[in-house]
Amino acid sequence: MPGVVLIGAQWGDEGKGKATDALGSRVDHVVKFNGGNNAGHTVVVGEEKYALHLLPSGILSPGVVPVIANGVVVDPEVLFEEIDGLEARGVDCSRLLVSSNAHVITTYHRTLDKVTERFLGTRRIGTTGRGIGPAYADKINRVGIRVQDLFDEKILRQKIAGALDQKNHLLLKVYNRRAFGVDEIADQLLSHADRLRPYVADTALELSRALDAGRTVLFEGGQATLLDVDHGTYPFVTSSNATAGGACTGSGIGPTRVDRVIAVVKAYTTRVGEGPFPTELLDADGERLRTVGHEFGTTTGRPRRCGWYDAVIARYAARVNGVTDFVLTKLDTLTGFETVPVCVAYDVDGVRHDEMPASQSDFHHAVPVYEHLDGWTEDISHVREFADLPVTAQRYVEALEEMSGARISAIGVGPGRDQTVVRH
Ligand code: 2SA
Ligand code: GDP
Ligand code: MG
Repeated sequence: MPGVVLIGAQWGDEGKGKATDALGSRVDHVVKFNGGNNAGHTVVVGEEKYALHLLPSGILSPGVVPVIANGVVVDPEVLFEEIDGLEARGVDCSRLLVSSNAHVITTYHRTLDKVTERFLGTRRIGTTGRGIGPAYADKINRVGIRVQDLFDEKILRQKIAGALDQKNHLLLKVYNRRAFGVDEIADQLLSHADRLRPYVADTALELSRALDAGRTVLFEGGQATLLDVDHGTYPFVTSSNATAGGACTGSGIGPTRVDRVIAVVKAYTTRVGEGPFPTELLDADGERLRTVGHEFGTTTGRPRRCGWYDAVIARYAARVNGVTDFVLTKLDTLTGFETVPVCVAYDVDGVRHDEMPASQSDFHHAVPVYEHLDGWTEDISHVREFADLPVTAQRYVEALEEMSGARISAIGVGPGRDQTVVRH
């Protein structure tokens, strides 16, 4: 399986970090292809818990080459903070490669992210405040700063001046903030240049050569399908392509190099930030999922909104990503519910929708049509064979598989590296 893409099927936090880490020993490169330090991937190794943001989860596997590819937005300050934190705990980060084409997050991106959200008020997106949207906006506007610009001071200063041109006007006149100076930003960025240089590479070429040599490359998506800027619940999305297609544009490899697309899907649904969420539970069941599932943001600590499994979303994810396998996570969190509702379709103003509504307004008004499946009470966190799961838990997995459009290859029964039931 040389080219493997692993993405989130819902609104993020499905457990992609654990799934990537679990594949670690069979993989040569782990590539982050979108997003930045808005991501939060938790990996539990024995007694140790790691929260990764900008670095790919593969950094924890000795021998794996972690790659930050061109589609990522890199905050250099955060990068070195994260590397220092991991190295202090004995994790070797020296193999890391960073694309020279990746864009850079600067202080003005972080500031703009926060003031824009405040300005939007009730229309806010609920961003992580890490400067992600403004950095991608600059990329698309062709006024972005790339990693390679940090090694050419003259060009860097010109580009910063270009980027600040309109922003300073906006900050001063609209948001009533102070303007940024070219020198101030250039000094900040240049202070990281020497340390960054050894990591910088033509990552697209490196990955192409690795695939040519028959090595296994895992492309690890940040955020998830419904947060994708094209295929998600726009405008309540992140600013990158988190779907499988993003793995190609975000890393510089062609679609024919991808052999397998694994979608990580939680046994129920969560979302952080604003936006529509048909199966959201605002009652004691939602509170129970949040508490038992420890559903709090890995990056911001925000409580995650919780709801039942939504098979319409899973089918949509299977379709837009070309999913070959699902990894179903957090089945253990559902233990103890007498019945577990699963959304099989939506009712929109009296019309049944089996597929994701094409109109965002319809999705806002979608009322879930539920099928009620039997629950189980036994602790499943020690189970490693499918046949050892309670029969009703087996039925739950099989029902989800049938509704969701691809086989379920593995099932998570706890956060630990080994707490997985492998089926295929
Ligand atoms: P942004 O900051 O511009 O990417 O925010 C835009 C929307 O994308 C959502 N988003 C996320 N959703 C789930 N998990 C994310 N990572 C962290 C985690 C989040 C956290 O792993 O828990 O700690 O709060 C993530 N990153 C971005 C965000 O909520 C907005 O809806
Ligand atoms: P990611 O952003 O998709 O990598 O997911 P996060 O790390 O933000 O959130 C997933 C959380 O669930 C983390 O705290 C994981 O340690 C945890 N987790 C992953 N898989 C399982 C599982 O099967 N069961 C339980 N109980 N926790 C899990
Ligand atoms: Mg996360």
